[in-house]
Amino acid sequence: MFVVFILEFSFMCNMIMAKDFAVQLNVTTSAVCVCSLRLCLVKCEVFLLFCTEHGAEDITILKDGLAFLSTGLKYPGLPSFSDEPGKLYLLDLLHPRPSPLELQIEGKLDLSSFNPHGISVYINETDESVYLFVVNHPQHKSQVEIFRLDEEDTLVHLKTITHPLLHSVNDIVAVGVESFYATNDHAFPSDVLHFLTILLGLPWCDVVYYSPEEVKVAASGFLSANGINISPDKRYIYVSDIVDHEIDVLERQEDKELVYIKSVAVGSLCDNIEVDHRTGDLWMGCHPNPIKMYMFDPEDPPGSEVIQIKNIHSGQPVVSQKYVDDGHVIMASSVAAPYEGKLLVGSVFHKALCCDLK
Ligand SMILES: [Ca+2]
Ligand SMILES: [Ca+2]
Ligand SMILES: [Ca+2]
Repeated sequence: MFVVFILEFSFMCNMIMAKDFAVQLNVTTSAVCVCSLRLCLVKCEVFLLFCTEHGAEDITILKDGLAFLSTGLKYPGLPSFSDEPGKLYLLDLLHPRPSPLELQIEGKLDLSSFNPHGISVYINETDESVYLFVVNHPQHKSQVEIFRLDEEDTLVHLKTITHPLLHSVNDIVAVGVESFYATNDHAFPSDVLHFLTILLGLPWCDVVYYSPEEVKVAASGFLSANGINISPDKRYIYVSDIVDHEIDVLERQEDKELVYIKSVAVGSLCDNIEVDHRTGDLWMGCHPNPIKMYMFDPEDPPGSEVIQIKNIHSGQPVVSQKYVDDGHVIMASSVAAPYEGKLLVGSVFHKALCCDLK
């Protein structure tokens, strides 16, 4: 009860701080896709029902149009509508009628407790091999799985990584075949202690650098570090400080530390970050009303929101809301991945959308 109370109270505080919150809620769904700004999405179709009815919390798309989807997350306090273990899917966006393919996993990974969360892809430039990094929470622990994509539909499990610093991992960005930066969304593994830090506004969450040679805290000072990604030139790391309603920009250093550059306010609780490899624009799936996520009521579902940041390194980044829904099309959007005029929107525990960008 205590945890629920703190959770509710802290999110209420955060919602009061979130600008535009009421405006977003007032937008109702009258068509398949609803836009609140002139630059909006069109032709959003609900698809992938069979594989993502239980959520596609994170999605990332390769330059050749192959999208990886992490589905079936079970996260403490959030709804989950399946007892099935999580699964990974592949979707070829260059196919005229893309349809998701379940990835087969080879190796010693225990698939019965597979609980995939944030994902990231690394391409080894010497041989073009594709490595998929997946945050996994078996028995609600945190670990990172590294896979290699071998054939069209097979992932070979190479390694499980655990470390005391990787205690509450939400998302990762791979920077080598065995190295990555990871966000901890809790300051402490304990929910009670973590929510106390949120309640007291203590920015004690961090980003951890991992390689076989070195593991260390690379950046700290986040209220709750969620999505993480990298700029196309690999120089900057972006972190969604979700409860603080901002995206933090950090610069990579030789010694793997991340130096804080600036924060960009987004007015919502943004979850995962995807970066358009051509333009460098950031796209986030966000939670406009988090209390509804935790106090789930199908009659009054949590909404969804997609936010884009253009020119993030300029003096005047442009933050715009690209899609909003009151939860009747898609609930609890957590990721928005752009690709050549298309946008995939995934959710913590609901469907995924494939949209055409106007
Ligand atoms: Ca990710
Ligand atoms: Ca912050
Ligand atoms: Ca996330």
